Amino acid sequence: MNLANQFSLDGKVALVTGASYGIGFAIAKGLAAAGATIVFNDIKQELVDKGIAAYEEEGIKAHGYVCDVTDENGVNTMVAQIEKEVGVIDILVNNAGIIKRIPMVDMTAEQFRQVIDVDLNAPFIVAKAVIPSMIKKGHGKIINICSMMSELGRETVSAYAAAKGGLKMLTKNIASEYGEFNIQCNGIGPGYIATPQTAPLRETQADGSRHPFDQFIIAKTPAGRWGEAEDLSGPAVFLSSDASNFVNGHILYVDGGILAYIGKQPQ
Ligand code: NAP
Ligand code: GCO
Repeated sequence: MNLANQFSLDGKVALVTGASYGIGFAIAKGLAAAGATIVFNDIKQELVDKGIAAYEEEGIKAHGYVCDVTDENGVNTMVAQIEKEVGVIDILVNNAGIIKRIPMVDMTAEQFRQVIDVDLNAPFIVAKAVIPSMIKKGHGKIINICSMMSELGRETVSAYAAAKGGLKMLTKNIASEYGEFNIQCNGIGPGYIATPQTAPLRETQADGSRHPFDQFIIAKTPAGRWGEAEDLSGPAVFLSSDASNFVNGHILYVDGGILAYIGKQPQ
């Protein structure tokens, strides 16, 4: 197979969870550009409809399903519908996720559980639903969207960091348990990306200055900028393609260098 063909996703079906917008939408656009058929889900029909329209604007005929990824029965029903209506899922991107920024001692156990449910339990549920057909088909790619918080902590994100740290190890365990079936499971660890999820960290202050956290991230990132969701498309194509058939259990950090850098000293 020549090198260019190794990156082709022609004939492949890709499910990207929570991909009406944000990082999931950008990853799905990249997979579509490489030839994949795109399937996505969201919790509400109105968001699925908006997502389908947004994909159409990009020239992509995406298949959308209403599904809460924390609902195991709902996920199993959705996967069965996809297999019947679109085809067996070759590529799963566990993207759907939430964050609650609350000091740990002020966070309720229920709030903690809600984050763990979406960011860790759901990737388990969806991966468990798609692996049997991947085994039958003889190949599969699973990409879990991890985080800087798979490696680092910070104030107010205890539940999110616990979930994303667990997701890193779930990724390594799926790789270990199903590698023999030609299933590769890897993670993408985005740095700080400009999406609705991080919008509160980038709000312009009343005096017109940049948010302190915005300035902090710029100082901590060698690239000197926030990431764009499109920065994740190429890495996702790589981990979804034959070009990564011997890459397994790896977390690919797409962070502009944050994890490598002590940070710019204050001027
Ligand atoms: P986002 O803009 O908040 O989008 C999250 C998506 O997940 C939305 O479409 C949301 O749908 C969906 N979702 C949430 N809970 C769901 C559920 N129970 N069932 C189905 N869909 C659900 O977030 P993002 O910035 O694109 O982040 C996407 C992923 O990247 C997340 O896993 C996040 O943790 C991770 N990440 C983000 C960054 C960053 O800097 N932005 C960095 C590292 C990792 P609704 O709108 O209906 O809730
Ligand atoms: C935060 C941010 C981060 C990013 C991302 C970094 O509050 O610190 O939301 O958690 O979302 O996970 O990789």
